[in-house]
Amino acid sequence: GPPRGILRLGHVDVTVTDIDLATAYYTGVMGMEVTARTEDSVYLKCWDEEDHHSLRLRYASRVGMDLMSFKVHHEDDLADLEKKVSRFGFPVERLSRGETLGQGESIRFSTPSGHVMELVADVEKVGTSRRREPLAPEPSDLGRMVRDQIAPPRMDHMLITAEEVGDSTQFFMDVLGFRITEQLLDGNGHQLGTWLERSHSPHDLAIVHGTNGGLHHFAYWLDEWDDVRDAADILAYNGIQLDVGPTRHGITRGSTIYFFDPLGTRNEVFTGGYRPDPDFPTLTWTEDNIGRAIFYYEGELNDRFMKVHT
Ligand code: M3P
Ligand code: FE
Repeated sequence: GPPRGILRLGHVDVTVTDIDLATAYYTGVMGMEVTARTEDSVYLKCWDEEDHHSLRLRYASRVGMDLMSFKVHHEDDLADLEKKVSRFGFPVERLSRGETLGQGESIRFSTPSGHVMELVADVEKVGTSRRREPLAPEPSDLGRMVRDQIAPPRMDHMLITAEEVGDSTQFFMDVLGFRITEQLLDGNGHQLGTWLERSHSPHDLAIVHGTNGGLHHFAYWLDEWDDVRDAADILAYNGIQLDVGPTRHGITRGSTIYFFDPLGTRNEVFTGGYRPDPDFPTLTWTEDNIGRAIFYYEGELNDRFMKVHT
């Protein structure tokens, strides 16, 4: 039959303590487009995304994460996954069309990792700012924009923290159908980190050990390593605090930079990796190799990267 279940990461909803400053950064440095504003929120998307938004900034007195929203293939998947989550023992809330901006009916529930997860099938298409006619593409249609902003084409993945990575991973796999591409095990064989996918990429969602309900980062896709270099130049020029990189991950093989938005939420730009099919055998890393696993060039982790999340 047609593909079913979770399709990809839809949007990340975070809180910010200064909505104007956050919006200035996510538009002026990151190069996202504002698609809607409400009394307390700004909705943004990347230039090559079709859906209503991939990031919601909501004003609050604390920086944190409201929810993660994943898009499912079909309306029937909502009923299907609602049943599975309920059977697992977690209550599911149904939101009707119009309750959330830019999307139709959705379901929401808490995960064992302490995060609010939303699933939605019907999201308003607002279209990309790229021409869609099948003509000879102009240079800007090929994705290489003039760079005074990072302007990633799309959002890629997110990384959350959980006290029990093993239990959380099992929920995402058994109940929601995620496939595991890579895992990092401690000396006793317990999962310290797991990388999960639905979109045939190295990860749509990853989980590392930490506080329940925490956000380590969300990551934007870039098309190639040259774009990562450009991103570093733009971040440095704008005085944005880098966390790590540019470097490469051992896990996922992706090239990366981590940095913080002006309110303290960690962002990542990411490119490369591989294309795992559903039959991809899980790659297992062990804690004695954790440096190379996370930062392949440096071979070691930094303290801030391990400790800071929102
Ligand atoms: C990634 C990635 C941690 C590992 C992070 C890895 C926080 O962000 O994209 O593979 O240990
Ligand atoms: Fe990442």
